[in-house]
Amino acid sequence: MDSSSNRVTTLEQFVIQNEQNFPYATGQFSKIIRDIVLASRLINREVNKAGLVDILGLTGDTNIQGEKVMKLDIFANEHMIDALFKGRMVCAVGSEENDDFIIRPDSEGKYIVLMDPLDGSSNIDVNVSIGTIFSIYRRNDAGGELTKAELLQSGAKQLAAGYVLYGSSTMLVYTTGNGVNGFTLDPSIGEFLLSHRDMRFPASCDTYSVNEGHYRNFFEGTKAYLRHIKSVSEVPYKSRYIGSLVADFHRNLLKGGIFMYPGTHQNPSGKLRLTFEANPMAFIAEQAGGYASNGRERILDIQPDGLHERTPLFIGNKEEVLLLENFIRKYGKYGRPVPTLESGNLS
Ligand code: P6P
Repeated sequence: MDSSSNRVTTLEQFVIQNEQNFPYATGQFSKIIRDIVLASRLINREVNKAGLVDILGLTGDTNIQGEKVMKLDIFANEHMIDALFKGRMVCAVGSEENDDFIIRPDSEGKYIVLMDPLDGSSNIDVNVSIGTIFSIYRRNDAGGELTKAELLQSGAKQLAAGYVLYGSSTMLVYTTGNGVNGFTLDPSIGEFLLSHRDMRFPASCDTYSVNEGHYRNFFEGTKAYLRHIKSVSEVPYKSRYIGSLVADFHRNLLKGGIFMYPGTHQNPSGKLRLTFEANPMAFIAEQAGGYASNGRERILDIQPDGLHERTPLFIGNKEEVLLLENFIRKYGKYGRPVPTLESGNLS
């Protein structure tokens, strides 16, 4: 073995080396990750050639969110579901693309996967990075018919969470509750290689990510925070917003930052889904030293009522998210008029 090979760790090797960190029978998590990796490599192939074949354009269908479904959404959804059930570790899948859970009653699998198979798909035909997001839960060992309580667990019950980012390179980032590690796909050998060990948010946060086109509809607390970081804060902030959650989150994880998808007067729960987007990203964020909130409480503590439930999401450097919570607590949803520099009472 040449010395350089000592420096290369594949995702499969890493998972096996660390499978003692995953509760329950060894090897089960490595099988689920194997299934997700298979699907993500197929998705990656199609994403990379999306501009070259007639896979762009709308199918004419819409999903439960009322969003136009791009053909790649369907491709990603079908291959993730197929790989997970063929792997026989999974008994149920909840997908942003499906109205309800897909359940295999005859499966002996003990795991439930919730996923957004291709988040940010509206960016496909403008060549912006998109991603697959997944959460892994475990059902009760008693077996029998799956209950709502088993299917809709709080994010704190996740055994693992991760995302695949189809960007300038393809990366898989995941946690099993023992830190966050990132792997970059080497297309020449078709393997994800350990490239970002023990990922942590940087100590400082100088970037905020929010769609300011919705500013006029934000609640006062959110507006007050944005005014603070843009006019009072001694440290000038950068604004970076891609419009693709996985890409925005990944940049903030590497460089420091807060991502915000606030509630508005029209949509108090915002746009993002608690189960498919907020929970997995919140688990990763906390494992990387960050924090995720709906503005008032920890995302991972929220008990989902429905598979497609939406939530406001504020996620990133812990101190920054807590500062945001302070503004929301102080000004609330319909709090006092937003203070201004002129009024001198900005705090
Ligand atoms: P807006 C993509 O459609 C998505 O679900 C997330 O990936 C992204 O953060 C958000 O919506 C962007 O929404 O309203 O800013 O276009």
